[in-house]
Amino acid sequence: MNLDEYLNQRLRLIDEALENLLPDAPDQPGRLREAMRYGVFSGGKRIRPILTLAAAAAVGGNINDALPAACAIELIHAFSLIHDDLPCMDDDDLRRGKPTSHKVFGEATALLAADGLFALAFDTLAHAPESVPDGAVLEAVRILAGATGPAGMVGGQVLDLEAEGKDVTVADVERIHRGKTGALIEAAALIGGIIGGGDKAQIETLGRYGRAIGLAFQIVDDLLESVGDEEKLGKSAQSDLKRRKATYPAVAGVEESARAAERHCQQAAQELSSFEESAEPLRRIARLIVEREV
Ligand code: GRG
Repeated sequence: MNLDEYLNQRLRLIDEALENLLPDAPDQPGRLREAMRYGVFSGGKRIRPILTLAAAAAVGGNINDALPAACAIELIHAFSLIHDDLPCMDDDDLRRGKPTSHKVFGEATALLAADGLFALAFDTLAHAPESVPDGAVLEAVRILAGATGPAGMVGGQVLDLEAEGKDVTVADVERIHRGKTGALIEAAALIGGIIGGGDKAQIETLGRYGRAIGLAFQIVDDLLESVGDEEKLGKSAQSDLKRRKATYPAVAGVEESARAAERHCQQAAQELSSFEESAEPLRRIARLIVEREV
């Protein structure tokens, strides 16, 4: 399989579906709509929704059935990035090489645009195609809400902010990573498996795979932030260091961080050993996560 072609095809599919969810000229306040679109269409890699579609396909499901769920996950991601950049959080001016939402629209509109994306995410997830059993939709809603809430992203973000400037351990950093980043990545894989009609064992396997790549993803994110190329990243590098944020390289060093990311990636691949050819994209995505430069 050609990974670039695969990713581009999936990205186009997802972008088209997102475009339908956020049309340009609807009957809602123009500035809010513009800010919501800015949060979604500013060049994200779409790794989470691609994972959802890949997980659905791995269990033999129809990717079109999983498309609304994949979009819902990307909308939650976009929502979290707007919040993450706000002055009261990480106070960042640049994201994906562009000014952050609050820099363009002001804090109030950025905050409300994020809230709008959050509501749209659950609305979209609840509007699954009729071919998806109601029980699967309900389970997906539970998983996404759990991954977003206090036991997931919100909790992870609180721990992240509290850890700033403090001495932390690898275990502390992993706990933060699992919440703020890992939970949504794990949910992306789980929800794909559920909507795709996977059995209990397959879904549990996808959950373990998602947990492993979620950790690898944030370790690599920390590494890129500490040693990556600012221009490629589209954001200022090394601000974590300046703010004494709890990152993997800060507590374990750059080399051990790269080894840890590789270990998680290999564990993810092992988790998939019970799957055959249908899980090849998931295997390739795990590698991509450790080898990426942005
Ligand atoms: C209530 C969901 C919710 C959020 C509020 C702000 C917050 C709590 C949580 C922050 C979570 C966060 C932003 C974690 C960082 C995750 C991360 C590594 C983002 C970058 O992901 P990429 O590289 O981004 O996939 P692109 O730009 O490709 O979309």
